[in-house]
Amino acid sequence: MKYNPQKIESKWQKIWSKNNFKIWHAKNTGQKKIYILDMFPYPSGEGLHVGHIEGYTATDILTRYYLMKGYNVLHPMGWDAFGLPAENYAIKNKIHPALVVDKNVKHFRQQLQSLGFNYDWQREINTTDPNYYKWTQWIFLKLFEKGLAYEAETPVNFCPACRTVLADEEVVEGKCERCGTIVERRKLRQWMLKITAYASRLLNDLSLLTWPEKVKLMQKNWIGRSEGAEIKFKVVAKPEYITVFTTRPDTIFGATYLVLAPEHPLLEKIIHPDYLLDVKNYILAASQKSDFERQSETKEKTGVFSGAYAINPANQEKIPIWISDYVLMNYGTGAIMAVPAHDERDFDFAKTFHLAIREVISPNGKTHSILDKPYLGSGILVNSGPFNNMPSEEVKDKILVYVGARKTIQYKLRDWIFSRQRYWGEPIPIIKCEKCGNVALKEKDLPLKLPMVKHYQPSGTGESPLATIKEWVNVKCPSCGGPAKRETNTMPQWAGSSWYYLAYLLKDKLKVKKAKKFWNKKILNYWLGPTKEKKGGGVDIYIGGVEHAVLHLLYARFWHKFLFDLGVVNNSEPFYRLVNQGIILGEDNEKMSKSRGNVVNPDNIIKTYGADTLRIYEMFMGPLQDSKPWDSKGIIGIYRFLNRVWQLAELLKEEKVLKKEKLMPLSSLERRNLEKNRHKTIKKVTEDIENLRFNTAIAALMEYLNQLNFVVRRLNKAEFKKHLITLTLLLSPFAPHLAEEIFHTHLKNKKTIQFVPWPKYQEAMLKETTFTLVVQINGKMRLSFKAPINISEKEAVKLALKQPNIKKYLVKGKYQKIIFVPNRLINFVT
Ligand code: ANZ
Ligand code: ZN
Repeated sequence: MKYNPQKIESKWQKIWSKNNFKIWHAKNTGQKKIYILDMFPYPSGEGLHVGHIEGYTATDILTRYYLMKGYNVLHPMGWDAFGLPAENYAIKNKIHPALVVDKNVKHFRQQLQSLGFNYDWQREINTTDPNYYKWTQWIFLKLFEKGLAYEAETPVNFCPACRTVLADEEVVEGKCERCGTIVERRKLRQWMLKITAYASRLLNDLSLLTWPEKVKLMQKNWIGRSEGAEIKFKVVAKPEYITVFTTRPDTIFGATYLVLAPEHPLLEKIIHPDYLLDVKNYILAASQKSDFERQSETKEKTGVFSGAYAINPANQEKIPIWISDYVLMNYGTGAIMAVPAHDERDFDFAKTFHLAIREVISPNGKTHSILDKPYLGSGILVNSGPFNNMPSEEVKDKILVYVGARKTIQYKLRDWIFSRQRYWGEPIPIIKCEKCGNVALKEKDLPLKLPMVKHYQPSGTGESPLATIKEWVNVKCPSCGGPAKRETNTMPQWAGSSWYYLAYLLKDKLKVKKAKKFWNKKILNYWLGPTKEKKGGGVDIYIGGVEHAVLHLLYARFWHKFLFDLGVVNNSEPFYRLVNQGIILGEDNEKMSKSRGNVVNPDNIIKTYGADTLRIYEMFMGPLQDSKPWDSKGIIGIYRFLNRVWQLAELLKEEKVLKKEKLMPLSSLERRNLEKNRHKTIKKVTEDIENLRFNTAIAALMEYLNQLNFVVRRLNKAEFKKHLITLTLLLSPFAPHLAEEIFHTHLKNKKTIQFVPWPKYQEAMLKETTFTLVVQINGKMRLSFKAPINISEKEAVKLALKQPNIKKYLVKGKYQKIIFVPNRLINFVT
């Protein structure tokens, strides 16, 4: 019989699907547990991508492996279904986004099942389900109650194409992360989440995580902790002081001017009337630029003089106060002391506006009359009054005392802009009352459902489409009963995904009314609780793309810590171990995209070669973490490999043929060798799976198959079966359908292979059994052959004399003396 993956795969998928895939339902108790999590997909119209399948196959292999190791494994799946694409599709095709999502989810689910992925479908969740987003809204209300959700009118990033506000994390190099349009600055009323309150914990707890260093570094830089000081400069002839933030107090004697951000609140109090018009024009121009534009290193520096002066507290010098947009209002104090001799941007600015440049740090203690570029390093102080000749690293604290300043810590991290002016998101459960202000919805009134609307089109004025539904918007104030309006902004796409890994654990509780009944601490602690090695606890292994490094992965950590503070969860970190899968490129080595026409459709491959081939192919392409190009020829290679496994199993039916041929049975040495290889393969595959080196595990299985094929017709039935069972068990996490079929049909087992204990190996069996014995005649190497290890001198001589070629060198086998080096060589002296 031929290998027929289509038949085998649909047969086993049907068997596994019984009782809603009961075979894979995880219990919430048990000795050994492991929580294996995938980044849940956004169910787009295009269906599953080969990139999804890469990560999902990896977690499926792990799940199957740990099930065979006797673990209680949780491997859930769900849908991250709010967000712009569904909404844009709905606008274009005039279909409600909920219907679009429904259709796409069905397609995705069917595709995942056609790959044999072993999800616990009983726990499936969907972020757009009102029973789900009720709790997303509840978390928001808790943040509001604790003062961590607040409204502010701030300059925000606005994407004119998506017609919505974006979070800082969604702006990449000044462009919308989603559509690539250049982001505009607008001043709009927004809901903000105070993620900055968690800055130090988000930074410090990175040390509890087993994550790729690259991702940790990205988070570290994004949080951007800076140790420095705040120094006050007195404004000349005014009562005001300007406070600057600096990381380099050692350079203060070189501060030849101050710079304020154009939005600095003190400006109006200090500007000299003669300069007012220039300053006003400058402020207007600056308000239209994004932070990215303002900080760009290559752009020529712009600025205006305020007409005012301040006193440098270190040397009592009168220095001018300038205004420039390279100083940002939302970092530090919005004001800097400029040290052009030692800072790049200050240097450019001083050159442009002909401001004084004074060297105060010298690499060798000598002074230079002209600087053609700023010196950024540390060194010896010069031109610095009482601090001259001191090393810059040592004077920082002394100077702070001298000028009466205090040390502070700054973070680059900004609060999370949380509202979106779009339809397809969780409504923010707030009512706006003229008398009472922002009033929270009562818990019993959750979920606040998204109303049906006719038009999903965003208005572009900064209001969400919900604002047009009068019946929904106009309500009574829950607090005073007076007329009030609902908040019409919705939550960003990142809200639902900030806690979904908890929702899987609580799936059957999503419908209850009261939060207290919803959170089940025992279950949460069972799956996520801290342990000795995992001090922050969390999901045991989380696999997904790298693109979420400072978005989802930071937001989820923030919410988790908040829920920890609320006492909902017992552990401080959501994801203990993170693995980023590499990007799968098209055959042309370019990123897969519709416009390039290099997108691979997984359905076609499954139809032609089967799911097992696709799964193994994607794991064999290279290390999981590497990006790698698609190769159609590689698919065929894998298909042939699985065919050979099948043909090997088929031989088991040919017993009579085996006997008839009467081939020589294996020698004891050959048998010992084959058995050693069996143990070696078990060890290799076991260790490789645990370390996520799936490609080399597959290579080891291919090698073992080749060895078996070589000798199979000389094996007796019991031996053959033993090896075939090992091969099938080891292959089963990778090619589960084929393995089940062989286990069932050829090896005649009634039960599923999925819970058969994982094969064990013995260290003692791994030792080499043979070595290459070198034969010398009078010290010259003449030939060599394989001999059993630890062979005695007597036996070695016997075997050597039996070698066919020996006659050429030893006449009639005569010699005078023998030199024998155990496990290396034998030398005949004639
Ligand atoms: C004087 C100085 C001298 C500085 C020198 C640097 C080098 P990080 O490390 O990023 O925290 N700065 C402070 N607030 C700023 C703002 N709102 N916008 C733009 N720049 C600002 O950088 C801190 C340094 O960035 C501060 O130290 C300040 O310039 C500048 F040789 O003060 B420094
Ligand atoms: Zn009210």
